[in-house]
Amino acid sequence: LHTQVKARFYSASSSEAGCPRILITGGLGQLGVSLASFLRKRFGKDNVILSDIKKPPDYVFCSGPFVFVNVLDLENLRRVVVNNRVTWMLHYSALLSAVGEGNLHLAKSLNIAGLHNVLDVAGEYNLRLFVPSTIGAFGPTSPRNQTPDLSIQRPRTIYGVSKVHAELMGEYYCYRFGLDFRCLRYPGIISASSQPGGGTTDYAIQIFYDAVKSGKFECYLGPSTRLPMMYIDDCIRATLELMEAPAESLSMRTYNINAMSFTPAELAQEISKHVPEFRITYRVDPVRQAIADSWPMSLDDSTARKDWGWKHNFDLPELVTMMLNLHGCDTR
Ligand code: AKB
Repeated sequence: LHTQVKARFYSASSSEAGCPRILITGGLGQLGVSLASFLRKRFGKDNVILSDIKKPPDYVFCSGPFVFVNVLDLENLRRVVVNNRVTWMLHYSALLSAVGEGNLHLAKSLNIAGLHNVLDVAGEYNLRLFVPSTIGAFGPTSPRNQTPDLSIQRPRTIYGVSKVHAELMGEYYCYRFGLDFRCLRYPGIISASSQPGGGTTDYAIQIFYDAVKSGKFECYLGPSTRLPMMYIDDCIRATLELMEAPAESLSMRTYNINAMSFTPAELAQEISKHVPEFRITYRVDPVRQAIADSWPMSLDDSTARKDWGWKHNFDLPELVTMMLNLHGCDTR
């Protein structure tokens, strides 16, 4: 059976030599539209296909190819991959940490059964597959400072459990069948172009909307809750750099990436330098606080830096200046 399956995986055709044809699943979440726009600049508009089960807003529809993909429908996924000559798949369909705890059934189905379909299709058609993982793949028994790539992973959310499963399944398909699986553990990603999507780190996005709109923000995490965070431009560049890295340079398939770590109080203080009247108050949500308290405060990403040259550009001051500018706040 092993040999048969392996032969089937290797015999599939690939147009890897030319420009990749890229499919992004879950493309209307927090990252997909910005990721597509970045990849389109690199590979051409028509080579990057966004997909989702939601109806896109007009500006997304007009900016490049968009198709309906439900990752729970294996035949639909196969059809889209074949009809569009897809060679890379970036799989972003998932329920995030906080919303996953509120909808266990959907989280299990989308984050686990959906991933199985994606792995099977990626294997059948010899795709290069990227699946984002997260700081949420660690748990309360993992080291919380400078968490290494290889460490105890006992997360306490369905989101975290499903991401550990994705890391292990992707690596299993890679080592057993030769699937070109690549994975990054993202910190909390901060962006201005889309609304937060049900995560625990969402406060660090919402705070900018509220600071500019009303000069105040009520935070659902306590003032000293330290978490690893990253500006979206760094996250997207890291993803492309990993996808383009020669396979020989990859000593592993799931890498930590790190940029900055801060608490709500530190973020508020940095915002106050630009918006002096800004005030933060705290009303702790026990569910999200427990999740945050079980996550690392920083990741050790030295292997990514060594293997494929990862380097972040944005620290806290640059992040805050950029976010306030994008929200129309003149910070000069
Ligand atoms: C979440 O908070 O659930 C996500 C993540 C850190 O993976 N932003």
